[in-house]
Amino acid sequence: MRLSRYFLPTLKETPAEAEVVSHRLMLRAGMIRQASSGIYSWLPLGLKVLQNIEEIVRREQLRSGAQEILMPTIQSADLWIESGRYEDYGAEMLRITDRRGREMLYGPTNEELITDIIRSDIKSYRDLPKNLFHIQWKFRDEIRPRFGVMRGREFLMKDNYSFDLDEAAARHSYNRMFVAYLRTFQAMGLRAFPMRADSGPIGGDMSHEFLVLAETGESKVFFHKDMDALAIPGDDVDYDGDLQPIVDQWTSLYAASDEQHDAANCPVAAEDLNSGRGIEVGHIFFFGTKYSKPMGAVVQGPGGDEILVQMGSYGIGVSRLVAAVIEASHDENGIIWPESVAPFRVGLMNLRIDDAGCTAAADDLYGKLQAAGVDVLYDDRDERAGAKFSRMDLIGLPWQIAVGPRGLKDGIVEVKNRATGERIDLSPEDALARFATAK
Ligand code: 5CA
Repeated sequence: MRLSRYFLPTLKETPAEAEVVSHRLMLRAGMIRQASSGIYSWLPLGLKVLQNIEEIVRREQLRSGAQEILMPTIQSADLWIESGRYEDYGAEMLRITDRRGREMLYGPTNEELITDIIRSDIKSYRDLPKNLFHIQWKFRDEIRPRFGVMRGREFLMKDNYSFDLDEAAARHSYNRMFVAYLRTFQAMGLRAFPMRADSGPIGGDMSHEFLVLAETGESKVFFHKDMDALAIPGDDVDYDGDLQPIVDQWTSLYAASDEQHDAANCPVAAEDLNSGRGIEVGHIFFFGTKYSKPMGAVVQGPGGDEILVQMGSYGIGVSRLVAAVIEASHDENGIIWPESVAPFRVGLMNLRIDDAGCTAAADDLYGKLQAAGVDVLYDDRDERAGAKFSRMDLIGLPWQIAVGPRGLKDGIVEVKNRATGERIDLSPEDALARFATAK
């Protein structure tokens, strides 16, 4: 993509309304613009990152055995009246009346709608287990939307729902998600810690939050220092096998957010306890028959008896993760994208547009990188080199290639690693080969 054609409205000034670094950088890097309080438009650079994160979430869900569906954003109030949550949800729910006077709502979550789907089409124990996910926009009329997409009113969530015949099977579904979540966040370059949590308005008796450490996190967290060293399950993890040992390894170590932590009764000695602030990027719940009971989601068991379906639900804040990655990975010059979520892998800069040789060399390298399938943003604008370098640092692409007349005289371009700041000189051919081959 040529920068001269790309819609990338970067800002030099720090927007006054942004309190946290991710919000400031997302505005400055031209990733998002506020549409109204807690509601954002995603511009090209931001959308690419959002889609990359979505794709990692999807890949790990599919790998764990979940199947993708898509439910609507607008739901009928009837189902929520049936489950008993229509009143409970209170002012956070955006209620809408259609032209026929029917009560509708913009979904803050989907337990009711999915239970309705399952109760209509799943009738026999043979049809279980099922685990269905979707990635869809939600709306919660948060009292205090803040920190940009971190706590929005409209936000993108991956939510899935498991349906099992009995509690043991439901626990296995829960464990699958527990493991899938560890892998999902790691694939984005994040270290997320699972903590026992309150289940809040979703309900249920077993729940874990996954928190990423960041100074600006909304909750204070405490965890055993050994958690840092625990291994994340690899690609060979067997989702049909016994996952309990993996889950036990994590849950046996103390970890709690401030809502749950009680310093006086903490089982961990002070010297073994780490603390910090955390951003909640995921939350998983097992709630048994909380929805299947009032909504009558039953299957016929092997003996012909009716059995209430055991359910769990599992959420990941997809749009929040864009901000969380930035909180975890930036410096004073801007964002530092991990390769797996970066909007482009390489930022190529032509430092002297008015120099015919330089422009020819940069154009040539751009064409060849593209032909080799490298996702590259090419700064071909007529601007001074300093401005180009700062913009590239701000938008945080993992690799920068600077093509300038001085280097070209010696047959070299400069390749910089955004994360380490390390610079190496390579011939244009070697630079091409480096990105065309190494993933
Ligand atoms: N139904 C359950 C799980 S599917 C549920 O809604 N869980 S939740 O309320 O914990 O939300 C899931 C995730 O969405 C949270 O962990 C958080 O990462 C994200 N999230 C929640 N509220 C917001 C918000 N206002 N802005 C951005 N992300 C949010």
